[in-house]
Amino acid sequence: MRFRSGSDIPFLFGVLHHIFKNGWEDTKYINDRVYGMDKVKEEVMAKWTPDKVEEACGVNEATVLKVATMMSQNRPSTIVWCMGQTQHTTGNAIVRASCILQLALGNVGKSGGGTNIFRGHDNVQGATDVGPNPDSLPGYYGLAEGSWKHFAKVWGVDFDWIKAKYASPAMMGKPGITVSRWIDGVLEKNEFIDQDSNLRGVFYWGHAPNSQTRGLEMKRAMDKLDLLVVVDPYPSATAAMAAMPGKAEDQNPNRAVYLLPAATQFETSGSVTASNRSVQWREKVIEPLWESRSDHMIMQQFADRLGFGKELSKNFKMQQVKGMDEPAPEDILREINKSCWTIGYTGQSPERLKAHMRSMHLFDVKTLKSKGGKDKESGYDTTGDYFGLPWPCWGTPEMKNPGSPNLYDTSKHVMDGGGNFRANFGVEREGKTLLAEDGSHSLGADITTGYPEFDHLLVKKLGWWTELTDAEKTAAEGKNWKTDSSGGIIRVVMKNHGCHPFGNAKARAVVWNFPDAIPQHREPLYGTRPDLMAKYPTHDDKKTFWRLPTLYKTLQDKNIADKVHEKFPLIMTSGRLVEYEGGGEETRSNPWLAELQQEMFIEINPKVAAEKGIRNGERALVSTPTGARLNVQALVTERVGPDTVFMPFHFSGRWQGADMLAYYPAGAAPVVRGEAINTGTTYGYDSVTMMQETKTTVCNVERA
Ligand SMILES: Nc1nc2c(c(=O)[nH]1)N[C@H]1C(S)=C(S)[C@@H](COP(=O)(O)OP(=O)(O)OC[C@H]3O[C@@H](n4cnc5c(=O)[nH]c(N)nc54)[C@H](O)[C@@H]3O)O[C@H]1N2
Ligand SMILES: Nc1nc2c(c(=O)[nH]1)N[C@H]1C(S)=C(S)[C@@H](COP(=O)(O)OP(=O)(O)OC[C@H]3O[C@@H](n4cnc5c(=O)[nH]c(N)nc54)[C@H](O)[C@@H]3O)O[C@H]1N2
Ligand SMILES: [Mo]
Repeated sequence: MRFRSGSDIPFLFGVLHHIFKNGWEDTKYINDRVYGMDKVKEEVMAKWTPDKVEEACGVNEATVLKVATMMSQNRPSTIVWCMGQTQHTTGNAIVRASCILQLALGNVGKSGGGTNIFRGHDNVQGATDVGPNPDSLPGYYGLAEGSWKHFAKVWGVDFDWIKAKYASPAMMGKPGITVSRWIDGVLEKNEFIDQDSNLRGVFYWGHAPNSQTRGLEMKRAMDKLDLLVVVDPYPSATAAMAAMPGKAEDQNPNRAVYLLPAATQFETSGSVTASNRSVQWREKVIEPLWESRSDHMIMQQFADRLGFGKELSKNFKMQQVKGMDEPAPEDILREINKSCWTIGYTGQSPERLKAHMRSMHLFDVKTLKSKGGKDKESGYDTTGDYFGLPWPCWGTPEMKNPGSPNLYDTSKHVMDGGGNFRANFGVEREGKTLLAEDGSHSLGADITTGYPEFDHLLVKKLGWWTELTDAEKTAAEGKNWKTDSSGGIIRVVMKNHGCHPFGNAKARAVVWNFPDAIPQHREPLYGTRPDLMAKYPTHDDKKTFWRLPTLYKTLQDKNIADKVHEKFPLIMTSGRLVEYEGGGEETRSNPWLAELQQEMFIEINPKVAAEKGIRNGERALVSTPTGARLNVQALVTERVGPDTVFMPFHFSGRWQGADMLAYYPAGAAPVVRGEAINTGTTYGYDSVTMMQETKTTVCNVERA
């Protein structure tokens, strides 16, 4: 279905409208396992009638009905999405609309169903799980004092010692600035930022500058810094951008720039987590080349010099690499195993994972389940396990939970990968229960009603406390299942009683703590349809959001008033090519891949190309509201509709028409260089996640 970028909610709710109208929803599933669907139904029936749907997303009634019919007649079906749904100011609401559609059809928690969001990078799932987000500790533990204390204990350091590292206690509990907004942390007036000082130093640690929006402003922010560090196997476009002369008034004369050569994934070992949450053990292929060092060795060496090296690696043995200390990746995983109870990262010991890797042949590729049998080298019995012990793999490794191939699947026992929805948000809301209805529970559970999260009190109340060992009792006293460092509560609840330590509740179709409790369609900040912006306006501005003022309404209103759509009448979207990865410096440095994609280009519909007098293969000049003027090759194609153009985001190395070759360290420039689309992408951030609005903005195209 081709629809206008950013209009997923009208489309998805258009589909849902037909499902409700025809009674195709799964009423039992909704009754037992979903909170708030009645409210969603009211809204969808009243608001998203076929005429409104077609007006907002451009898809006619017959087509929407066809989708609704297909999905209803073929259950379970899945929805797969990645960045098309998320890179919008409304991304959080769009992905929830997809989840709501799947819940209405009863498709969540079933093999073949679900909402499948593919992760982008090697181990990006694993990285997310151990806490790079500025609002959480590893394992999605929040920034509350209790979480800090839990980790202080695991790390073997005093809570007060960590606290003393912060300039103020407030900084410790407050979500930080997101990577998408670092430039505002530098450029914004200090009085408007919710922290004591502006950002002065930035580390680019495996991250490309051209993957982020507002490139022209980024160059200014880079010039103003005191410290800029690049930790990467490639010097990347960051090095060239830093060396390229900027505006004199932005240049900090004392700025220091360091390029630190990181080793690649082939030059180190460790655990990596895939989109399906399976964890794998990766072996080192070669020793780190030249002066490069592994990321965790570089981290350890920074900590040593900053004076907390010992505290960082209390739980780690050191191994020798190139004559230097490197924390052993096995011990890093063991520390994760000892701390991340919340999402079940506790059962995947290095020993179990290595046995799985060696004995891959024992697992069924479709179900992931072991066909039975022992790993020859270690004698480890894989029987019952799912490959890579997909998280949650609850409890200690000794408990031998097999991992969870599908989340929330009530058709299986909790010790065979089964589950139900979590009771994360209390037990009741506005007089209605949030817990699952009676009879809805994972296979074989002793408790057949909904139930809350487990803590020491609930275990005692149920008379199960006696089943803990003495050592477990000592550790679990006063604790809940997430902070009980023995895993005793989890063991007794799961193994002895078939229940889930996180409770048994309903999924929420109404999310009261989000900006829109029921997903609302809102037009992008930069759009070509002022008529729809008037009907579906964006959010109000936020004064402090991840420490920064964040514009919505004032910017959209200004764009309407300034008639931005007249100067920039085309929707500009962006995304990926098979040949290149991310910011692309690594892959554009590869001569074989470079051969396959030699030019940065723009996809233009033949109708628009004819109007503009642009022929296939000719140069086009793309201008956008940021002031960018990108000289790129035209690809005239039906792949885009007449209202939209598409550009890949993998290019850099040309800046507003000029080659940046001279600014790369000698010999380190990528083979293919081209204009970065993100010089031209505009301001706009998701109202929950702060994801940049890269899937939809506006531009104009002329013949160059
Ligand atoms: N070869 C290669 N593979 C990669 C990557 C790479 O760089 N190179 N990157 C990896 C990464 S990090 C990620 S996150 C994934 C991303 O994977 P995808 O999200 O699949 O990739 P994109 O090309 O960004 O965008 C996907 C689609 O979104 C559509 N789209 C645009 N606007 C909208 C909208 O409003 N709604 C909907 N529903 N669709 C819209 C576009 O037309 C495009 O077809 O790919 C991963 N795989
Ligand atoms: N316009 C537009 N912009 C986008 C997107 C879009 O669709 N459109 N997609 C967005 C998305 S989904 C993503 S994920 C980002 C991706 O953008 P980035 O996060 O910037 O990801 P990459 O460019 O893939 O990788 C960054 C760097 O990691 C380096 N690297 C590789 N291996 C290692 C290692 O082992 N250690 C270290 N230290 N470095 C290593 C690479 O050399 C590369 O320079 O871009 C985003 N930007
Ligand atoms: Mo991504």
